[in-house]
Amino acid sequence: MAHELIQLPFEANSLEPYMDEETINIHYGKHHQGYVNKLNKAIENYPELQDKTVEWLLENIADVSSEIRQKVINFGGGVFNHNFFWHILKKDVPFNPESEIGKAIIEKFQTFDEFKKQFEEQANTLFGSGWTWLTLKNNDLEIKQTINQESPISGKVIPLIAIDVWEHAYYLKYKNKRNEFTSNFWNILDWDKVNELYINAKE
Ligand code: MN3
Repeated sequence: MAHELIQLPFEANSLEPYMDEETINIHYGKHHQGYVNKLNKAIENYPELQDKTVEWLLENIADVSSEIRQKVINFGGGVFNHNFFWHILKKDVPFNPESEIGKAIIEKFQTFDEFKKQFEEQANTLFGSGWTWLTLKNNDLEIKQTINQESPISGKVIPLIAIDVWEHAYYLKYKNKRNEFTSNFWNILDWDKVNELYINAKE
C-alpha cells in the first residue's frame, strides 16, 4: 500500500498571523506531498517494505536495504516529521506550569523562559536545513537538533515538540529572520497535545 499524505488537521489560515496560509499551503501541499511521492518511488521495487509504516521504516532503518537507505531517511523522515509537526500546531493553547509536561520542563530547565531560550537558541543556530526537537529518552527531556530530514525516532527517542527550520517553513513571511519565526512559534504550539504526548511517553 502506498503512503498517502495525511489530512492537514487544521484550516490552513488558522495559524495566522504567526504561520501564514500561503506558507502552509505550499509547505503541506508541495513539500510534504513531495516527500510522500518520493518515499513511494524509493520503495517501489521493495515489496517487503511496502506494507511497513513510515514509523517502522525509520525505527528499523538498519533493516532497510543500503541501496535505498538514504532515500528512506530523507523522504520517510520528511513524511514522518511533517506528520508530527502538523499535529502539534494550534493557536493560543498556552504553556501550563501545572500540567505534567509543564512540571517536567520546570524541573529540567528551572524556568519556562530558560527552556524557551535554550530551544530557540538550538533552532536559530542550526546550520543549513533541519529541525529542533524536545524529546524524551529514558524519561529524560532533551532538546535536540536533527539535520535535513533525519528523524529522532531513528535514534530511539520520543518526540514531544518539533520546529521545522528549513527555509521553506518560514521564508515567505519572515524572509531571513528565522529568530522571529522561532520566537512566534510559541503562539501556535498546542501545549495540550504536547502534554498528552508526554503522559503517553513517560514511564
Ligand atoms: Mn518542512
